[in-house]
Amino acid sequence: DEIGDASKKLGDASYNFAKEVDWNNGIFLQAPGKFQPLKALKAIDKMIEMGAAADPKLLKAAAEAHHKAIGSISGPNGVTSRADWDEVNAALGRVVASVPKAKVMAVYDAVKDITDPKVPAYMKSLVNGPDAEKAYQGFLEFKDVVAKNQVTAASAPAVVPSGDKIGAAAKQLSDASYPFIKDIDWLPDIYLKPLPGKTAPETLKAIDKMIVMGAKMDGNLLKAAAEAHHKAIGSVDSKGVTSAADYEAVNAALGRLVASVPKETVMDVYNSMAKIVDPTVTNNMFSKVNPLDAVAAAKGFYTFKDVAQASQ
Ligand code: DGD
Ligand code: CLA
Ligand code: CLA
Ligand code: PID
Ligand code: PID
Ligand code: PID
Ligand code: PID
Ligand code: PID
Repeated sequence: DEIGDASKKLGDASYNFAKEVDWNNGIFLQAPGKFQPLKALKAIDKMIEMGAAADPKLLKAAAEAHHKAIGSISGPNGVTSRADWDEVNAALGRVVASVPKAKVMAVYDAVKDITDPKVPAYMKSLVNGPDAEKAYQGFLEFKDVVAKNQVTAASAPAVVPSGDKIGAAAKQLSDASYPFIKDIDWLPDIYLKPLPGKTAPETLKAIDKMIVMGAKMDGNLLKAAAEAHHKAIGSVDSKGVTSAADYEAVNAALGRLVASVPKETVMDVYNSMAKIVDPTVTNNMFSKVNPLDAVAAAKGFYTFKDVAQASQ
C-alpha cells in the first residue's frame, strides 16, 4: 500500500536519527515539562479517544509490529533493525489514517499543552542536529501520504455486552473495592518513578508481554474498554477518582478483555511484572491506604478472577 511504500522513504530519512537516540535514557519516563497530572490525564484521554476510534485490526497489527521490533533490538542505544523501524512506522501511519484528522490533532494539541516549548530543542541537542532535521522532513512527506489515505468519518462504537456473568461479578468487585480506590492518591508523581534497580531493557521485556497480550485481545472488547475509560475520565473528581458506576463499567470491560485471551498470556504478563517489581514497591503502596480496605479489595479481586477464568 501507499503508506507501506512511504514508510521506506521515511526510513531512509530517519533511521540515522533513530540510531542516535539513546532509547534507554531514563529521561523519557519524565513529564515533558511541569508535572500537571489532571492536565496530563486530559491528554491521555485524547489518546484513548483516538485509540477507540481506530480500526481494531490495524491496532492489532501495530502491536504485533512493536513486538517484532523489540525482538530485533541491538546495540547500547536499544535501536531496532531498519526493517522493523519501517514496519512500525507503516503500522502507526495506517492506524493514524484509520481515524479522522481532528482526533489526531486533538492528541497533538493536548500533548503540546503539557509540553515545555524547550523540550524539542533539548531532544535535538542529544543527537546530530542535521539528522533530526532530515527525519522531520521525512515525517512531513510521510504525513501527506497518510492524510491522503485518511478516513473522514469515525468508525462505529463498540458493541458492549450486557447481562453476562462478568458484568454481574464486576458489580460485586466494585462494591468491595471502591473504598480502596478512594483511599488511593491518584495524583502524585511516584507512578512516574523508575522501578528500583531495574534497567530499561529489563522493563521493556515485561512491557513486551503486555503488547503480546494486547495483540491477542478481542478488538471489539478492547474498543469497549477504551470507551469505558474515556467515560470514567469524564467523571473524575478533583482527587482524580471516577464515579462508582464508571469504575464498575471499567472493571467489567477489563474482565471481559482478560477473558478474551488464553490464561497463559495473562500469566506471562503477571510473571514478567512480578520479576521486576520489588516487594518494597507493593509494601509502600499498601502503607498509604487503609489496610482493611485493601484486604477487602483483594478478596473481591480473587473472587472476580474465578468468574473471568470460567469465561476464558
Ligand atoms: C517534537 C515532538 C516530540 C516531543 C516529545 C514530547 C512528547 C511527550 C509525550 C508525553 C506524554 C504523555 C504520556 C504518556 C503515557 C504516560 C503513562 C504513565 O519534538 C512541535 C511543538 C509542540 C511539541 C509538543 C507536542 C508533541 C506532540 C507529539 C505527538 C503526541 C504523541 C503522543 C505521545 C505519547 C505516547 C505515545 C504512546 O510541534 O516536535 C517538534 C516540533 O515541535 C517542532 O516544531 C515544528 C513546528 O510545529 C512546525 O510548524 C515547523 O515550524 C517545524 O520546520 C520546523 O517545527 C522547518 C521547516 O518548516 C520544514 O519544512 C523543515 O525544513 C524543518 O524545519 C527541518 O528542520
Ligand atoms: Mg509508541 C509515539 C516510544 C510502544 C503507539 N512512541 C511514540 C513516541 C515515542 C514512542 C518515540 C512519543 C514521543 C514522541 O513523539 O517522540 N512506543 C515507544 C516505545 C515503545 C512504544 C519506547 C515500547 C515498546 N507505541 C507503542 C505501542 C503502541 C504505540 C505498543 C501501540 C501499537 N506510539 C504509538 C503512537 C504514537 C507513538 C500511535 C505516536 O504518535 C508517537 C509519535 O511518534 O509521535 C510522533 C518523537 C517521535 C519519535 C522520535 C519517533 C519517530 C518519529 C518520526 C518517524 C521521525 C522523527 C521526526 C522528528 C525528529 C521528531 C518528531 C516530531 C513530531 C512533531 C512528529
Ligand atoms: Mg489501566 C491495570 C491505571 C487506562 C487497561 N491500570 C491498571 C493498574 C492501574 C491502572 C491502576 C496497573 C497497576 C496495578 O496493578 O495497580 N489505567 C490506569 C490509569 C489510566 C488507565 C490511571 C488512565 C486513564 N488501562 C487504561 C486503558 C486501558 C487499560 C485506556 C485499555 C482499555 N489497565 C488495563 C488493564 C489492566 C490495567 C488490562 C490491568 O490488568 C491492571 C490492573 O489493574 O491489574 C490488577 C493495582 C490495581 C488497582 C489499584 C486497580 C484495580 C483494583 C482491583 C480490581 C482490586 C484491588 C486488588 C488489590 C488490592 C491490588 C492488586 C493485586 C494484584 C495482584 C491483582
Ligand atoms: C502544525 C503547523 C503546520 C504544519 C504541520 C503541523 C503539525 C501537526 C502535527 C504534528 C500533528 C501531529 C500529530 C501527532 C499525533 C500523535 C498521536 C498519537 C496518539 C497516541 C495514541 C496512544 C494510544 C493508545 C493505543 C490504543 C489504545 C488507547 C491507548 C485501545 C482501543 C503544528 C506540520 C501540519 C504526532 C492513540 C495506541 C495503545 C491510549 O500543524 O503549519 O507535527 O504531529 O492506549 O486504544 O486500546
Ligand atoms: C498531521 C497533520 C494533519 C494530517 C495528519 C497528521 C499525521 C500524523 C501522524 C502520522 C502521526 C504519525 C505518527 C508516527 C509515529 C511513529 C513512531 C515510531 C516509533 C518507533 C519506535 C520503534 C522502536 C523501538 C522499540 C522499542 C525500543 C526503541 C526502539 C527501548 C527502550 C501531521 C495525517 C492527521 C508515524 C519507538 C519498539 C523496539 C527504537 O497529523 O494535517 O502521519 O504519523 O528500538 O525501546 O529500547
Ligand atoms: C526542533 C526544531 C525543528 C526541527 C526538529 C526539532 C527536533 C525535535 C526532536 C528531536 C524531538 C525529538 C524527540 C525524541 C523523542 C524520543 C522519545 C523516546 C521515548 C522512549 C521511551 C522509552 C522507555 C522506557 C521503557 C519503559 C520504562 C521507562 C523507559 C519504567 C517504569 C528542535 C528536527 C523537528 C528523540 C518511552 C519503554 C523501557 C523510559 O524540533 O526546527 O530531535 O528528537 O525506560 O518504564 O521504567
Ligand atoms: C498466584 C498464586 C496462586 C493463586 C493466584 C495467583 C495470582 C495470579 C495473578 C494475579 C495473575 C494476575 C494477572 C494480572 C494481569 C494483568 C494484565 C494486564 C495487561 C495489560 C495490558 C496493557 C496494554 C495495552 C492495551 C492494548 C494495546 C497494547 C498495550 C493494542 C492492540 C500468584 C491468585 C491464582 C493482574 C495488556 C490494553 C492498551 C500494551 O497465581 O496460588 O494476582 O494477577 O498498550 O494493544 O492496542
Ligand atoms: C488470574 C489467575 C489465572 C486466571 C486469570 C487471572 C485473572 C486476571 C485478571 C482479572 C486481571 C484483571 C484485571 C482487572 C483490573 C481492573 C482495573 C481497574 C482499574 C480502574 C481504574 C479506574 C479509574 C480511574 C480513571 C483514571 C484516574 C483514576 C481513576 C487519575 C490520574 C488472576 C483469569 C487469567 C479487572 C484505574 C480511569 C478515571 C481511579 O489471572 O489463573 O480477572 O481481572 O479515577 O486517573 O486520576
